[in-house]
Amino acid sequence: MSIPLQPNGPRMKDYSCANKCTWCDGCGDFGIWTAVKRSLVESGIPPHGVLLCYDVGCHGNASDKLLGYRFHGLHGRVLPFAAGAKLANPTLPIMTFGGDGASFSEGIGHLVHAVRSNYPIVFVLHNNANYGLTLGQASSLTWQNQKMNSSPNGIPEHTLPSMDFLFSLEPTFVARTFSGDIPQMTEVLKAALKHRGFAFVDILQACPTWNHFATHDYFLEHCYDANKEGHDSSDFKKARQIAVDTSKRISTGILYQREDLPDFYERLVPRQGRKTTPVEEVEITDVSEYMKMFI
Ligand SMILES: Cc1ncc(C[n+]2csc(CCOP(=O)(O)OP(=O)(O)O)c2C)c(N)n1
Repeated sequence: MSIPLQPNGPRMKDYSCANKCTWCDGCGDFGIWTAVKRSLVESGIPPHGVLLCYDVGCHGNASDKLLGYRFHGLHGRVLPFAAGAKLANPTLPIMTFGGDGASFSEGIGHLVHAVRSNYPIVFVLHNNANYGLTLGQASSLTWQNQKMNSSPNGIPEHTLPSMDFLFSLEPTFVARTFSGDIPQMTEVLKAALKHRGFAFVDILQACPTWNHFATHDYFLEHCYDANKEGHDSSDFKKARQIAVDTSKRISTGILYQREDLPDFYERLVPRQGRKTTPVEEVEITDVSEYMKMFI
């Protein structure tokens, strides 16, 4: 697919940096890292025009493998940081990235409140169904009975039904794609960047070192593009059904979207009608009187 370059717009090389990627051969992080850059370039967003917030994990090690304003936070805590940054500067597009361990185990509470708050940010789930960086322990999205490091007899708990759970939170954007399909990831991420509200993008990610059940070949065999099969992404009930039922095939593409609801910051009464951002207001506010309270 050709990239519709804008005459003076950003190019892929603008996002390049000298640091070498250190992921395992065949890791899905390579594809996601490429699609993220492509989606930004094709959206006309230069590196100085975006904030990229990374959680801790294998995927988080992308944070110094591309340019852009970047943040690399604590495990499971990327969303509160991003929400605060968006409040400070609502004009800045923000993409956040988290592993399934960070997002559906360690920091699941933050995901719940990000969805119900409808923060206008993109959230990319690097879903390799395990804790990759700490050598393949089970996460809540590991398949039940799978043998993993630290659970050699297979995990006893049932797998958290992540899509059903997510739909129960009344999201405004849900998409799914997989790390071997760079063109589809790019299109989905571009749509997510334009979305009014919280855009949840579940990327099923190959992890050849630790995940031997949901492999690249498995995704190739099972994934289909629901949008190409005529799925109506405004149909909540149908979207939830095809998102949850992965027994025979795995639906991908934009599964659900609505844009008639205001995002979190549009609902904040003190911000309504303001022409300036909090970042600009801090610059022009003399706080020296307040500071005297601490002297
Ligand atoms: C608060 C906290 N808990 C635990 C850890 C240890 N830790 C670092 S990375 C990681 C696993 C990451 O797994 P996941 O979030 O799924 O991302 P992946 O490595 O698979 O991309 C863990 C448990 C940590 N750094 N901080």
